[in-house]
Amino acid sequence: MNTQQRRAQHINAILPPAQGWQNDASAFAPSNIALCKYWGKRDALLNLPLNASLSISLGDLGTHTQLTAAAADSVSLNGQQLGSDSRFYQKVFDFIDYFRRDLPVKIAVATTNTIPTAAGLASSASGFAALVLACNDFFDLNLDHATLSALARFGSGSAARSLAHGFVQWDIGTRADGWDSFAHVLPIRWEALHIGIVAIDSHRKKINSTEGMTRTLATSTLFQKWQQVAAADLKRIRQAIEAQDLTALGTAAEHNAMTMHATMLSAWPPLCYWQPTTLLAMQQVWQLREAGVAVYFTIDAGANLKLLFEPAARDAIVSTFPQIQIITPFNREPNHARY
Ligand code: 2P0
Repeated sequence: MNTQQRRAQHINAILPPAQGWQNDASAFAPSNIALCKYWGKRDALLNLPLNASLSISLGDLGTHTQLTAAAADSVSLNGQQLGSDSRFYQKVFDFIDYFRRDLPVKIAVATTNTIPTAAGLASSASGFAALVLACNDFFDLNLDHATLSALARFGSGSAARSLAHGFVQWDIGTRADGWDSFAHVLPIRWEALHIGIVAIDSHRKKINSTEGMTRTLATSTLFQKWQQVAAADLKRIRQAIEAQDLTALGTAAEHNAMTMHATMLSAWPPLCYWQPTTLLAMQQVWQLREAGVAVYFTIDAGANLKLLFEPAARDAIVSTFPQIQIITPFNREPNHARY
């Protein structure tokens, strides 16, 4: 049995078969940025994490997905039809088939990202989160949030955190079958928190996260420390969010990101997602801090920086990074994602 068949078998064991389908269903899910990173799997087949992670969703930046009953299966991504041999097409239908099984329906999938695809801005997270929400409606399944989050994980781990706006925590879970490893929203709004995206490189990364995690786990001696550091950072980040303390949040989040990258850099062959301009941007953030501007960064498995700050720092940050895209995650009503 291949991976897809084994995953399908695992999902079939808890998910009753769909009884029918709608003509169409659509959903939006926001992208998310981890403040405490998910890095390392304890079970590759079930896509279960070694550590708990915590993210902030990016409001209107994310993925819109529409499923329509059609004469044949098809996938369009940002308006372009994909060949059935493309990796994205296959991943989408592997996922849809967890729900469709033997039902005699063909589906046209139209998916649009409002963020650059695969630039380390987690479009796979919002992509699979939007897809699981759309499948839930299309097949009339009425699944609860925890189950949808746990299912989204099979598309991409970080998708488990993209079903909601605001701060979201994805727990490790203790069960071997992983069904208690899902994400929940923290009931906290932090209106003044701003996220700035400093786009360095929008090209597809050469080593995807799954491959990067596998290599790091297998070869980095520093990785032994990672779980312990991540658990301590998560605690500090939770406390900082509850206190709405930017210094505490920024310090813990930047530390967490740099520690994750230290494990990547010490893998073999070394894994460096940074470009020279990434390091330059980090130095600019540190210089701003030395000058008294409260700004911190986090960085995922990509070259782009995401800044954390509050309104008082906005002007100084915009003059240092004129190309920055600013998101205020709490300064809008969640009008798309329904959980
Ligand atoms: C995160 N990343 O917490 C971390 C930080 C990248 C660095 O989650 O293998 O694409 O599909 O579960 O979700 C990106 O990893 O990996 C990710 P898979 P995913 O946001």
